[in-house]
Amino acid sequence: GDRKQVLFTQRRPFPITVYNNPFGGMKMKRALVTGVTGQDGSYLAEFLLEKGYKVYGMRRRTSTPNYENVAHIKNQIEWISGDLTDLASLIEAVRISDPDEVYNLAAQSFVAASWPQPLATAQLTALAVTNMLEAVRIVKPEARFYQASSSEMYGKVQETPQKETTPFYPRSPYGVAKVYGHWITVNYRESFNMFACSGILFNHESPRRGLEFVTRKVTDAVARIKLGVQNELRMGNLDALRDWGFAGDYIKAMWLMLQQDEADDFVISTGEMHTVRELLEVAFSYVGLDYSNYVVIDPEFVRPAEVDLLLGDCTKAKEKLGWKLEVGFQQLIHMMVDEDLKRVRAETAYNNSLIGAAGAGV
Ligand code: NDP
Ligand code: GDR
Repeated sequence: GDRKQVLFTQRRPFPITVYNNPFGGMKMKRALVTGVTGQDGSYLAEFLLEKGYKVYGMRRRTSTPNYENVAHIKNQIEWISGDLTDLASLIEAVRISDPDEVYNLAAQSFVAASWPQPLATAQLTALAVTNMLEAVRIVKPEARFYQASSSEMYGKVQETPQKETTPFYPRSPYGVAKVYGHWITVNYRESFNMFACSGILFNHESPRRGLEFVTRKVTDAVARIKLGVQNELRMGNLDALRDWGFAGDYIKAMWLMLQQDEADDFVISTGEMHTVRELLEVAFSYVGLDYSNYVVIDPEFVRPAEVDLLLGDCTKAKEKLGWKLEVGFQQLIHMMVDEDLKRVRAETAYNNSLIGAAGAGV
């Protein structure tokens, strides 16, 4: 089973570099992805596998493993057990995977959770970046490194639209932690001449987005309300403006950054912004409902300090990386509602079958 696989992988004395390679004699590229069970990690792993990479996915041990996002590619990933806070495990992860490219996506990624857990956020979202960089510097300094930086670093924005040179003013413990992660990445590039890139990505979403994040919270609620298993939706600040794109487009930019001649930092965004209220309108009206009949404002979801507006200017990425956007805002939200309808429908059918079975005395 899975456990055997992990032990086997970890006990292998030397990394094996020759595989059953679809490109014949060429050496297969190897990537280490942290946070592979998350939204971005799962799309990135898929993309790298399609490109013929050997993908090493690092996951932390949990009492109940969560493979939901990677179920379809679980057997194609080489699993390595490791925790961001444990440098020894990261060194081991780099040693086992012997990577050409390292994508550091793992973090405490939910902004709202960073106020009640500021220190855990600092450990996982700030200091852990140094742990990863150290592991790479010690074991394989020539590996190319991607750091998942964030538009949350702009916080109380100093310039609109925001670009690579816009000053940071984070507004949450999460944002503060990401600023550290960004600068330590730049510093390792400048100090040790490592190929380390920081991608400043604006919000990106998908049907694999965690259920607490606003887009998925809304599309999941729309599906439940439409199917009669929920009757209201409690929300925070509806006036916040965000630049929302599709995760499947954004992970391609991560890869492109590591294929360049020189390491650099890039903003990735759509260049379009919408309010949370518009998000509600688009999602509810898609299934023929009026959001104002269901949405209740609840102070629990209002943040101690808010980022009012984010709008990215990704001209540099378009020009230097040739990156382009494929999925627009409406299409993205419709895709998410469609997927949630499918999932909630299947869940309700299953629950009803249990109730039916119980009623029939089975
Ligand atoms: P997710 O929250 O979906 O994924 C986070 C991943 O990190 C999960 O796989 C999680 O594992 C893993 N992780 C958390 N703590 C640890 C730990 N101690 N050790 C090892 N792994 C750990 O985030 P996204 O995919 O949305 O984002 C990826 C990265 O990009 C994050 O760093 C995020 O902050 C950043 N980012 C995201 C943006 C977005 O809009 N999505 C925008 C800009 C930056 P587990 O499953 O066990 O929890
Ligand atoms: P964000 O994403 O904080 O931008 O961070 P989130 O979807 O949580 O919030 C976006 C905006 O919506 C407002 N909002 C609510 N948010 C949530 N989660 N729940 C609500 O009920 C609600 N009501 C209103 C928020 O106040 C906020 O203004 C995401 C994460 O993926 C980070 O990891 C990443 O770095 C940034 O995007 C870019």
